[in-house]
Amino acid sequence: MPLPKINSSEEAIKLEDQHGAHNYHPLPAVLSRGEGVHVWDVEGNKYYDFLSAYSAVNQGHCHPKIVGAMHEQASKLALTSRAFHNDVLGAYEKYATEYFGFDKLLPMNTGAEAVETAIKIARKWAYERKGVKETEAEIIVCENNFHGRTTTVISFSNDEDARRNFGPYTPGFTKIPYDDPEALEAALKANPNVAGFLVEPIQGEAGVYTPADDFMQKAKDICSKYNVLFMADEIQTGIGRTGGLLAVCGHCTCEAHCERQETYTKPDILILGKALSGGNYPVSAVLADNEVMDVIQPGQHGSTFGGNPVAAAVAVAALDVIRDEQLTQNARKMGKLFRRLMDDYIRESNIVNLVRGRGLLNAIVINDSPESTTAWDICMALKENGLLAKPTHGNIIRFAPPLVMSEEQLRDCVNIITSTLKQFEK
Ligand code: IF1
Repeated sequence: MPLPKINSSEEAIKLEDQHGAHNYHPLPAVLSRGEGVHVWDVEGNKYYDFLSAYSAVNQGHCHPKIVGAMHEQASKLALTSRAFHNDVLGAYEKYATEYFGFDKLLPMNTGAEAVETAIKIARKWAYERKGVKETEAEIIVCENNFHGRTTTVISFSNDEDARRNFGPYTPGFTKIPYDDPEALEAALKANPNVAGFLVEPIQGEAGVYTPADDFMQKAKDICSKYNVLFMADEIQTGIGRTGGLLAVCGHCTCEAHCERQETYTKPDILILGKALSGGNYPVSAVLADNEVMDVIQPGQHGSTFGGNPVAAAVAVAALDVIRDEQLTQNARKMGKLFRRLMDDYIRESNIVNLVRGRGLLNAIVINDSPESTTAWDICMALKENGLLAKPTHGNIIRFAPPLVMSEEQLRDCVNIITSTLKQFEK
């Protein structure tokens, strides 16, 4: 039976409400088409997309090169499972490991799967390389983290909505404050069984918290001192989003950091997802050098779709687009312009306290209580004015447009945002 045609947004919302699990509370926008920085709803209304599917659509909606690669591969060979080889996976693994500067890549599908994979690798490395007693490995994580929604990952979340009534929880995790190298050192000093430190270079869901510029380098140095794996979750911040190829090193826009190896804060385990496919297909990956990745031997980890030919072809095209269209550099330039223009407005505003972020991962803090509906109401008004964004928590609105945004489009969006905010001035 062909997919039934939806004739109105209202009809689509009703169908989801009646037949779908209620695990989200979306804005009442029913999108039916995307191209570049724009999306259109069922009625044909056009919007700037200022969420990019939570930083998955860095390359812009339905990028022809990525869609073309997906279509070509899906029409030729879509899935083999890893019971056999295929003629795309190895080439992708070579391309991506050279792109980011690692020896090996373990392909998975969703971000949470990649985080779970990284946790398993770190634990196994602790037992087989560091000499930690089996089942006693500990992983240090940060308060207000977000690393996905699987049972182990929410076990170390402190977001009650993500965690409540999903127990019993997976043990082996210790929380420390974010952006606190002293707390990290104290935790590693106190416990010789620590396998890894899992951290977001910028805490996205918590509200785009950008740490001190030297936090990542200090964290890496402390992990090296105590023989602990430095594990960077770049699922939301990586692949150009924050004006660097990776946020963990933040300041460089070079390709695989090779020409700046000495200053690159290279993680021991790099976790990627989202924009690794440009939002066209679930693709995630864990990258590490041999002394870490080689703890995984045949039959010890995997997934049906992990490393499938379509994912491999899409990821190569998605990474090509970031490089060929210099989207990392554009994110850096447009991000600086966005924060400057927003700061100009904020100086005169009584409804916005501040703007913060790096590259094109930014957020504004609304001058109202987190329990208020003001941030939501502002996002509803933004939608009426042609721009889609969504609050993270309470009074914080994240702004994360596709990295293909031009200066003219960005200025247009800032005008929409500031004119909408003025409607809420007290
Ligand atoms: C939702 C936001 C939340 C992530 C980081 C791993 C994952 C994510 C740093 C898991 C996923 C998504 C999930 C989505 C909303 C969005 C999100 F921060 F991006 F806004 F929730 F915090 N590490 N983030 O950001 O990747 O399994 O989803 O592919 O769950 O509501 P995933």
